[in-house]
Amino acid sequence: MNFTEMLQSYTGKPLADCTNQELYLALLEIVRHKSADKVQPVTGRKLYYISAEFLIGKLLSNNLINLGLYDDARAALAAAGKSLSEIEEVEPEPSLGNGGLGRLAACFLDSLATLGLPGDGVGLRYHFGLFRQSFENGLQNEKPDPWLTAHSWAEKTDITYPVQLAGKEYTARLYKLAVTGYGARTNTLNLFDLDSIDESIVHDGIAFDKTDIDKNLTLFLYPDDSDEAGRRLRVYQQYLMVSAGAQLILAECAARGCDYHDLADYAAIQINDTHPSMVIPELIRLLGEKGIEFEEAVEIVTKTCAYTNHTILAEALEKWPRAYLDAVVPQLMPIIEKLDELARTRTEDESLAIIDKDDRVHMAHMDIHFTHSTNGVAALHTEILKNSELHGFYELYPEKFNNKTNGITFRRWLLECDPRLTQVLEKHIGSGFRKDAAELEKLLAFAGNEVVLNELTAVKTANKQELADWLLRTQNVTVNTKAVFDIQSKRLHEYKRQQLNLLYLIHQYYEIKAGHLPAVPLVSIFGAKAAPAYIIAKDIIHALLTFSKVIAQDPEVSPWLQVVFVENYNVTAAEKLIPACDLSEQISLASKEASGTGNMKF
Ligand code: 26Q
Repeated sequence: MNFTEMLQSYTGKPLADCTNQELYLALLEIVRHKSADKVQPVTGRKLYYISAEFLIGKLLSNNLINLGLYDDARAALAAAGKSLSEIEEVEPEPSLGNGGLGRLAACFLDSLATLGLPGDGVGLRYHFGLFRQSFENGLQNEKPDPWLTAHSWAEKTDITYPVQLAGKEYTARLYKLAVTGYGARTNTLNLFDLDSIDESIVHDGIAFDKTDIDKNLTLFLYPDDSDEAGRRLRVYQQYLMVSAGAQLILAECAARGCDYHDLADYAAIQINDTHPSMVIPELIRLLGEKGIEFEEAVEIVTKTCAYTNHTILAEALEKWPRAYLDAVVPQLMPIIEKLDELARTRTEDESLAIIDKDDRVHMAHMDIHFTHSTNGVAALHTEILKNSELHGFYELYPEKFNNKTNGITFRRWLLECDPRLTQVLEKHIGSGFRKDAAELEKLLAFAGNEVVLNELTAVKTANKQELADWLLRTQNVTVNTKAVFDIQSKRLHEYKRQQLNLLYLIHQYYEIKAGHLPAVPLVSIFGAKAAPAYIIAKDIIHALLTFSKVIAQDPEVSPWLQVVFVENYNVTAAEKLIPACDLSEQISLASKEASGTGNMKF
């Protein structure tokens, strides 16, 4: 069967007569079928990457590329007068993450499957992803971001686990989303949810009734902020994820013949920042129910679990008031207390305790004491952890500290989003870089080669035109494609210093006013969401939008300087911006950006 016939077997009618929606659903089914063929049995140790966020982005093109079907699909559709890129627009983007940490989790899943390694994700099936941003009167506005449709990539299973929250039992249901690797294997992203969630309780933008856990538990992904009301609900969410996740992991290992004493030979659990840290006491509790004594359970869990730190910002390290945990997870508190006592036998340093003198539980401290590995996400970040932020822990456990420099998947961030560049690269260095980024070093042989440099310039020019077309179509903004495209896109944070970029642009404005014209016009493009409760971040957006308007209305300045703020920055927008960028802004306050990954994509 050729691809056209295959598509028709799902649509039941000629492709030319189908809507883009019908074609999208047919493609989704084909991808499902083909990826299921690549599920492989697990031997040895399997990784469970447990994370509150998986910022996977749209999946259709990604999966078609990874399954080697992209060119066939595009050709079959084109022959029927249909456009794959228009069909892609039908797909809602699953925005199940805030930024770098969530996107890193998604890139790792792609990489694991591509390398043929057994590694699954464990997380939550939020009904609404990160809020949808719009600008009204120069201010950010937040709306819910529904992404679940009748036909979603995440498939409902009949696997459920009981979870106790504040003394009441809830039933967590497992949904499975196939993660296709490039040519190799299919892994699984396991997402938990409750059947009782009620999307109709959302009103007034992203406000909702916070009392009814049955109805609201997995409604929203929480934006990275310090909003008190949202914090308590996060504990509920986190425990649902780790309890159901731990039960899934134990069940899968048991099914493979594991004796729980040997859990670490079957499972490696990677804790993505402190959000899933309660998996440590939860596993100890569950092993206790299986008859394993506390001391041995601690040993098993320490061998099984590892912790990744993503920040040195003190305000971002989770510390839960004991009263929250007493109320929400009373079954864990006795275990956390015993872990605190055990940690205190290893050190007298009060600053390394799990429960501090103000009765707050330090999640990162529990992670470092009771996992075998603590990693930073870039060489410099790890050095800062060892030498300053976590120095006391480093002295106690030097062997636990290690670095894992972040990375990005080239399947999405090169092959998919920049086909023109991919083609030029392939022409000169072959296709090995599709799977092995190190092969890009072959490009060194062309340094200074005029022909290749001209080809790369032509790619950039075409990509800038494509971005300009997209900005016109989606935001009604016209940009000068002859200008330098200077882009800063990332979450809005003071430490990332979008405000510094603004000060630079104001300086440029006065220079132009004074008759000191730049050599080339500049288009400065921003993409950023501010957490709804982060007032200063929202003020910075307001300042940028207002400044943008001032320039646009000034005929002296506007031919030379333009500021564009892209609405609702997400993975899809990033895929348009990055290939068109001339100058990427990476200006975070020195030492505060743990790694950055947008920098690598640019
Ligand atoms: C915490 C409490 C309440 C609500 C939300 C949160 C929360 C949510 C998300 C706190 C932090 C995050 C995300 C952090 C993050 O994305 N960190 C980035 O991780 C990247 C991957 O390692 C690094 O490259 C970036 O440097 C780091 O900023």
